This record gives sequence, structure tokens and C-alpha cells, in this order.
Amino acid sequence: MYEKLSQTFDFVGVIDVEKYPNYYQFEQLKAIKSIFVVGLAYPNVFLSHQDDSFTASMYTYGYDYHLVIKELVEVALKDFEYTVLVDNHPLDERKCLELTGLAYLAKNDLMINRDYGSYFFIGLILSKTRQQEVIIENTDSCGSCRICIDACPVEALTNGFQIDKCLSAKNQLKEPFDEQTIKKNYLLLGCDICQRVCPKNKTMVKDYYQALEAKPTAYVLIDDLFNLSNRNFYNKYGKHAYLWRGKTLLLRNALTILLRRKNFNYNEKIKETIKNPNYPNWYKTDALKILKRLEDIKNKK
Ligand code: B12
Ligand code: SF4
Ligand code: SF4
Repeated sequence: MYEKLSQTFDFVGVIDVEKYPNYYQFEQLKAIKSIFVVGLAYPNVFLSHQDDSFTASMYTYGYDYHLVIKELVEVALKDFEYTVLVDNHPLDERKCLELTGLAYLAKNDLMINRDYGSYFFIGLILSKTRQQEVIIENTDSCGSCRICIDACPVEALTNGFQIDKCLSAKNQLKEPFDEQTIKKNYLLLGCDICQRVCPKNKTMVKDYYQALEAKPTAYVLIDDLFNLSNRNFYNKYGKHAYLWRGKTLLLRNALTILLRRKNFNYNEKIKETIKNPNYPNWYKTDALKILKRLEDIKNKK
């Protein structure tokens, strides 16, 4: 299994299940003997917003990594018995990876690998048969660097990582934004600042798995957010991970970007959504506040 996975992924480690803290408490780990931890790199490429279209976090430019990793494992391990987990499960993937030594937990709360920095996804493959461990010693660290801590626009890294401050957590929640998030949110989904400033992310690897390279639909047309039905929107953009919380959430986040860019061309469209009974209250609360500010900007011009 290790050989097959190594031919497919950018790096692979293997740990005995007993290494995982309190492994016996997890339903997923019952009867499991070994955990493979795979890393799949995505491009260190940043796409800026355009006048008519906005982008989400860099990890969403290619196709949805949950599906990509699962498909790759299916092909690589077609002759083996295994369970593959990506993201939606109670196991801590960063912890598993840390135990292999293939990356270390950095001050931005992400795992950093020597070759790929933090621009990679993690997947876990559970095996009921005992596998040879693959662990390396890792002496890498952030040292005295604190660039990401100082760069975080909401001070979410100042006293260790604080999820209740992080923009990436806030802009995925279907709740009205607080004042700070209305001002500071700058993407359709997620946040990349603590990775983009990191000196460990300066190297650019040449070959990425094709499905993870940026696709034209990494750019979401603002008109599509207002005009397309959920189904038509999904048909056009549904292969990207930014859609996992639905179109209305992307639209709400897009409104904060319109505000940052002082773009009042969509004010009438925003008004229509506020009048539309199909839009939820958390959306309307933010839309009303943002519309008011956009109208003020327009009136001052
Ligand atoms: C929850 C989660 C988040 C949360 C918390 C992140 C954190 N630093 O703890 C939020 C939404 C903020 C987040 C953001 C990001 N994440 Co994230 N995330 C996860 C996830 C699914 C679980 C992490 C965890 O701690 N689990 C362990 C146990 C303890 O979790 P738990 O008991 O269920 O408790 C958690 C939940 O209650 C959750 N939670 C609480 N409130 C909210 C709100 C929301 C909206 C969500 C989604 C979750 C959530 O947070 C708790 C503690 O982490 C992992 C995948 C995984 N399964 O490990 C990816 C993972 C850590 N994320 C990843 C990535 C890429 C990101 C982002 C870079 C995406 C982006 N560009 O916006 C940012 C980085 C933010 C940062 N500086 O850490 C990668 C990291 C890869 C790497 N090289 O290290 C992972 C491993 C996914 C993957 N399969 O590759 N993430
Ligand atoms: S993802 Fe953004 S908001 Fe969250 S810790 Fe990093 S820089 Fe701060
Ligand atoms: S910016 Fe510096 S402190 Fe932050 S993760 Fe990168 S190396 Fe570590």
C-alpha cells in the first residue's frame, strides 16, 4: 500500500494506530492497526479579484480536494481494503501528520512540509492490517519568525490560534457578521494571509496534480451569484470546494468585497435579494448593513 500511495501522492507517512492520542475512543479507529497520512500539494498561485468576478481562497482554485484525494486513493489502492478520510471526521489530520515527522505544526496553526510549505492537503487512509511505520525525524521549526502573527488582520494568531477570531471560520458560518468581519473579510470563502506571508511558502514546485490547478471557474462571476438559480450555479461551479456552504453564503461574502472595492453597481440587485422571501435572515442582516454603506458611498460621489 505504501508503494502505491507513494507513486500517487507528494508524500506519505505511516503510523501505528496506538500513536494517535486516545485512539481507543474513536469509532473510526476500531479494528484499525495503521494510519497512512498522505499529502497532496496545490499550486502557490494567487488570483486577484476582477471587476466582474471574485475569488475564494487559493485551495479552492482547483477541483474539490475531498473528491480528488478519494478518487486518487481509489485508483491507487484498488486491490486493497482500506477506509479513506478527508476533513469531515473527528480525527485530527494535522496531529497524524505531525506524528509522521513529515511536517511540523507552525505558528499559523498549519502543517509545514520541507518541500511544499503549507500548500498541501492531508488525507488519512486507515488499514486493518499492520503496516511498516514510515516516520522521519523533523527538526524544522518557525524559530523566532512571527510574520504570520503580525500579518493576521484580526489577531487570530496572537495568543495561539483562536478560531472565534479567524476570518476563515467566520466567513463559513451562516450567521450575521460582526463589524470587524464586515470590514476585514476579503474573499468569497476562507483566508490565505497567514500562508501567503510565510517565508516557508516561497518555493514553487513545478508539477501539481492537474485537477488541483486553477480552473477558469476559480473566478465566480458576480452576476451569477445574483442571477443563477442554486441548481444552475451548482452545475457551473459545483466542482469547487468553495461551494460547500452554498451560493447564498458566497453572495453574502461577496457583498463585503463589493464594499471594500466601493463598487455600488450592484446596489439594485442587493435590494432585490433583501425583498426576496427566499433569502435567509442572516443574509439579509448583513445585506442591509452593507447596502446602506454602499448607498452612502454612492451619494457622496
Ligand atoms: C476545523 C478546521 C478548520 C477550522 C479551524 C482551524 C484550526 N486551525 O483549528 C477553520 C474553519 C478556521 C479552518 C481554517 C483553515 N483550514 Co482547516 N480544517 C479543519 C479540520 C476540518 C478539523 C481540524 C481539527 O482541529 N480537528 C480535530 C478535532 C479536535 O476537531 P473537533 O473536536 O471537531 O473541533 C473542531 C470543530 O469544532 C471546529 N469548528 C469550530 N467552529 C467551527 C466553525 C467552522 C466554520 C468550521 C468549518 C469548523 C469549526 O474547530 C474545532 C477545533 O479545530 C481539518 C481537517 C481535519 N479533520 O483534521 C482542516 C485542516 C486543518 N484545514 C486546512 C486548511 C487548508 C485550512 C485553511 C488554510 C483554509 C483557508 N485557506 O481558509 C484555513 C487556515 C486557518 C488556520 N490558520 O488554521 C488543512 C490544513 C493543511 C495543512 N497544510 O496544514 C486541513 C488539514 C484540511 C485538509 N484535509 O487538508 N479549518
Ligand atoms: S486564516 Fe486569516 S484570519 Fe485566520 S489566522 Fe490566518 S490570517 Fe488570520
Ligand atoms: S510566517 Fe513565520 S511564524 Fe508564521 S508559519 Fe511561517 S515561518 Fe512560522
